[in-house]
Amino acid sequence: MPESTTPVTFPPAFLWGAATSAYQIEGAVREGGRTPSIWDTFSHTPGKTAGGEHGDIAVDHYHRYRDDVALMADLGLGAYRFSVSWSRVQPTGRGPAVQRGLDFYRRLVDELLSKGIKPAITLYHWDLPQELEDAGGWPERETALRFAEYAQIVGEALGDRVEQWITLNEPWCSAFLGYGSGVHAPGRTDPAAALRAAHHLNLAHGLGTSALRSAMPSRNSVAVSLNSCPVRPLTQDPADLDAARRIDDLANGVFHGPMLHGAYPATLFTATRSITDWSYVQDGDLALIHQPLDALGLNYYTPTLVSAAAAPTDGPRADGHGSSAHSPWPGADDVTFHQTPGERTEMGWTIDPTGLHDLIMRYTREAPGLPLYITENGAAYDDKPDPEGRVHDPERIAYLNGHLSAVHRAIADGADVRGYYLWSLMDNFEWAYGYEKRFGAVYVDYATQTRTPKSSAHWYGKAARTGTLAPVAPAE
Ligand code: PNW
Repeated sequence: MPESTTPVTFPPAFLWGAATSAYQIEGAVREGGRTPSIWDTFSHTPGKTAGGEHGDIAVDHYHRYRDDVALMADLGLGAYRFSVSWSRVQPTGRGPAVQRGLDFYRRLVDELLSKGIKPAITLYHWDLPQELEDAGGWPERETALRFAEYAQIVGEALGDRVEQWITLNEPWCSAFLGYGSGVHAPGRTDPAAALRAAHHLNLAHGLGTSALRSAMPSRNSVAVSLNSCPVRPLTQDPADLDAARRIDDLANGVFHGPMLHGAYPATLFTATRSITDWSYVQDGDLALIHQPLDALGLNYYTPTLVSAAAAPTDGPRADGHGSSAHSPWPGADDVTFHQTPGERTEMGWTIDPTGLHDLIMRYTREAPGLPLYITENGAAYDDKPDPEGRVHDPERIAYLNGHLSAVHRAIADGADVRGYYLWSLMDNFEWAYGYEKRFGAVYVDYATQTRTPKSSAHWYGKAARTGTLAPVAPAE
């Protein structure tokens, strides 16, 4: 990993933030009229999450949001990206809003603004109201229409004070991990349903963007957060190049094609023809999806490395997507995923800051003139307090330094990156992995809910306050 020895300074307006999501931190799942989402159901289904863990209490942010905002202010963060729980606001996924649900977010936003922290709202971070899943979920067109209504409600309630809006977080995970490999809620394993879900998530983004624009002042910014990943071929062999292009279609093009260019990649239709006929893509849908955006959010953790060859049939998947026997890559059973060489985090994800630079430069070409934000980047490590109760995480500092340096290089190379949100503000419920994987800059003792900033939080806070990366000692 490149070690920086001279200070690296960012543009003065660069936003230094941290990110979370509702189900991962809030808890209070039965308070204020909230009803179950697909993640409540999934995490309470035996065998779906590590140790049967769930978000019933999580890090109790619903009750501790004031302290959490004070912590962000102490660290010196300039921005905070959080998500709204749909079933807190619209318990059945339809109909009038529950004001008590919206009130929680009104209080949170007011608290942030009072400390000078810019809120950024993600409308959908994977927690579909269970009633909508019972009616068919994302494979059904109706879900996209319901999302537009929900977007309108939240936009009207908070659009006067929140300028930065994100429709969906990582629709790839919702579609392909939720309905394809089944490692995420709702846990379905049907490749055709996964592709239908992808289209209806795209439609939800388009309809939701229009709804937000009609509900809010025009100065506000609307974006989407994609977990676009650089897909690299193992060799320059034409078969490997073709495998990489097919995975790129399934990982990236399936979303950025319609959203940024108004069309699905033609090669995606060809490659998935035996699974789905795409007849649910109705006339006019692509125009609805292809809304002008104010910014694009990129979530980045690790690159993907592939070759064309029969995949091994047992053992954990080398694509880092868990151990499901079902693939999250419809129509690509003949592609093999390889571990990118190099050091890895606790997730088993290879640390590769060059991938972030590549990704930013790709979207700089793909969407010229569109401001970019890194809406998530970070690492899980096995953090433990020392006898004095301090948490030292030099590996995370090295990870953040390496990736922020890559962002800085991309800006120097002409990319318009406006901000960075560290994943995550604090340790939390890491989906199917439960609480074992700690992504936080702030350590949470789950038994007492005590928050302790790790050394990375202090390092990052200093970067946020000074706009400069302090030199980092090599991690031992
Ligand atoms: C993202 N994958 O999840 C999410 O937006 C966060 O909620 C999550 O905590 C964070 O990254 C860390 O995992 C992902 O398998 C989950 O490719 C899985 C994958 C990617 C992102």
